[in-house]
Amino acid sequence: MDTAEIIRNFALDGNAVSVKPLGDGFINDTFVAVADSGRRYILQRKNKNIFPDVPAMMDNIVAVTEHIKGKVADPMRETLTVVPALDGKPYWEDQDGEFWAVTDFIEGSKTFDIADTPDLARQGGLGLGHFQALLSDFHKPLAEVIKGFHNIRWRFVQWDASIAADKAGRVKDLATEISWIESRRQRMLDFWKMVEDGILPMRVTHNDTKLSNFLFDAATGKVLCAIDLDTVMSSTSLNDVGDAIRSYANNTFEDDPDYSKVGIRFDMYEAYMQGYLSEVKDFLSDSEKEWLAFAPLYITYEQVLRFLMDYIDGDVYYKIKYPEHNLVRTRSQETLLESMEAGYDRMKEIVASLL
Ligand code: GN1
Ligand code: MG
Repeated sequence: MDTAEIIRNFALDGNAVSVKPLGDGFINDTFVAVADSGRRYILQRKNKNIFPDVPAMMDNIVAVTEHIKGKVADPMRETLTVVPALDGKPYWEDQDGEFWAVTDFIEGSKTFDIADTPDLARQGGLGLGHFQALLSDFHKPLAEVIKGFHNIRWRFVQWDASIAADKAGRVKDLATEISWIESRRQRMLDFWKMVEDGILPMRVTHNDTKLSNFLFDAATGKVLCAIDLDTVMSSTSLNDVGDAIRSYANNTFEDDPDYSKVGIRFDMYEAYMQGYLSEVKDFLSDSEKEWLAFAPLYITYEQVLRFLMDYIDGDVYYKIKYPEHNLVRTRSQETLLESMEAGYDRMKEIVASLL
């Protein structure tokens, strides 16, 4: 893979003079390219095992970013800019069938991995709320990039098959975890039924709303925009809030093996929701408002199910750092969900006080 060759297939401002790896993402391979004009770009090889239709995914990203650009003061900094290939397509396919895409590097920005102050959580909430507000009038169909991504009915189809197959022979040791999942199955299906029945509306969703997927202005500290738009799809916006809370408001990281540290922080929850609701409360439907406090429970449950299912399957989806990693993730997120269940009334009160 010669990235210096690959980048030549894109319509940059000038010619690339260097291409270097950036970060250590689990899904795509990411590089930063510098052109002789001084402009910088992000080059990515998109993971086609996870994203089976990269052209459709890139069409989603172009449609959504073009829509945002039409509505913001600084279109080059307030959303990503997809740089087309020389043939005009928003991606380039190499000889090995790998898909590559380029976006502008947004200068003067920074990211964070851990939210340790309510102020940062408030900025994160503003960022997601603003993203949803800008897209609240976007009604073109979007491709379903990953089938049934946050659809618990589909996840149960996969779950039932995993348990039946018991590929790694681990089911016999997981009676407690499995019954933990089963005891909540109906409650989660009831929630999803409201999406299926249109009681909860479909909107443009980001689907990976953790802190590190938002850019902040390096000078002012204010949130700039959502990045990593690969999983942009149509779903319920509640999942995006829920997934953000799962990461912003957990007292520790998602796979902390010290379960005594795990739990929801209400100061972070309140700050995030304050920022978020200041952007969206005028257009959220009554049903969305009613179920807002439940959103983190749903998505954390789904995450427990996905971690445990991967453990049952023999660790084939998530990268693991040690043999029991997926089981630790499962238990850590179970603990988080239990703290959310215990604090559900408090979250409802916080939401009510902010509406
Ligand atoms: C994966 O790798 P990352 O952090 O972008 C996963 C998310 C999970 C997350 C859990 C496409 O996201 O759904 O919430 O791991 N993304 C995909 O850490 O499966
Ligand atoms: Mg991601």
